[in-house]
Amino acid sequence: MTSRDERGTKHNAQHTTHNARSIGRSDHQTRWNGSYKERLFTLVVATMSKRTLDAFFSRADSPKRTRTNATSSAILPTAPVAGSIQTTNHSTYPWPVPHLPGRVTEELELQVTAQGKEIKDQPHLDLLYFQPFIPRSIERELFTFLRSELFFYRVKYTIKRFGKETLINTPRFTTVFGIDETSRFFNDGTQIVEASDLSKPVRKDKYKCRPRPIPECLDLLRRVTEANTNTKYNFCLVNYYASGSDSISFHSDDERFLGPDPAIASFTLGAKRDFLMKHKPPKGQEPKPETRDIKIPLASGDMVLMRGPTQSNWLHSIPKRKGGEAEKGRINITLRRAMIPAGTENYYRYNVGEGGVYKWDDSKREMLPWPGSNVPS
Ligand SMILES: O=C(O)CCC(=O)C(=O)O
Repeated sequence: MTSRDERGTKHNAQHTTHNARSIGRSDHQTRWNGSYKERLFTLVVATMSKRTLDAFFSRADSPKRTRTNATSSAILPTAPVAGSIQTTNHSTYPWPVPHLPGRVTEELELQVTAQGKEIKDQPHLDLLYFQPFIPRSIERELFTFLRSELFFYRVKYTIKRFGKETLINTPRFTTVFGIDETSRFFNDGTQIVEASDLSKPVRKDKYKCRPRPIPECLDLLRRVTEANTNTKYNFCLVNYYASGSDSISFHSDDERFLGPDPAIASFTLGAKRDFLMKHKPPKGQEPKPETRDIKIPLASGDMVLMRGPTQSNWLHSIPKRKGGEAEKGRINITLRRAMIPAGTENYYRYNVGEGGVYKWDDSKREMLPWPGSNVPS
């Protein structure tokens, strides 16, 4: 068992057999019931450029390599009111999350032909390294936008260590959006329905947590990444490292709820930080493969896709650092695909938790507890 924050929590999912049905993108189409579609279309036409509209309404199942054409799987954008900023909202959000500025949207949509470099020169390693994935022309704006607009948490939880209850303070800010493959958000995200039957709301006790749809500003990145990596993602986890004192310890994202050989796309925005990888120790009598530890200094805009046997064989971390860019903030976004409800429960428990909300304060230049926070998490 490996740990992420001096914990084994990412590995405590029940060993449930994966039997989730794989659902094509046609399920999204069913959300476009006539009246809502018409209303939204009229409003959107009034405010969006032709290019953005094409991207917004086109189908996801035959990606072109010229522009992202996936529709949102998470939630419909809030209908714009003339002159106002479009937002995504949901009853679980402490505040509405604005859509990306037009320039950032357009640059990201053009990014479906990003070229990654394969790194497969060691046993069980399969990385695709985009340097960068998010164009240099928008990475700063995207970083500043997400840091200001998203809500974050500083999750605390207890684990039993050597028979003693031990309090763990997650050494970074976190937030998460998404739902596993067995469910879908429906009706503007107001309902959660069974993926196998979109007319069937999930049972009240299916989730203990309250899943949150991916806001449009992150969902665009998810769609662009899906088109680029030929992989589906239903979760978006966000870490904010306020300084070099924030970190994530060696762990692997190898939980059973992700299915075998999961692909995880991991983005950096803001400060450059070292991303370390080392091979897991051999199990039992297994011989130790000849491997070298890896250090990748991830810069703003970079993306590492970890895939194939990587998670079952390698550990990764962002260690604490002093000097360099370490005192600046860094955002990490990971896109993943959880297959069963255990994944949803795990991600909300360890990335939202039960504590208060934090919001970036631009005048104080730090994350501060948000006083209006009364959202149950
Ligand atoms: O911040 C990073 O680059 C890594 C994040 C990570 O490993 C995780 O969230 O599991």
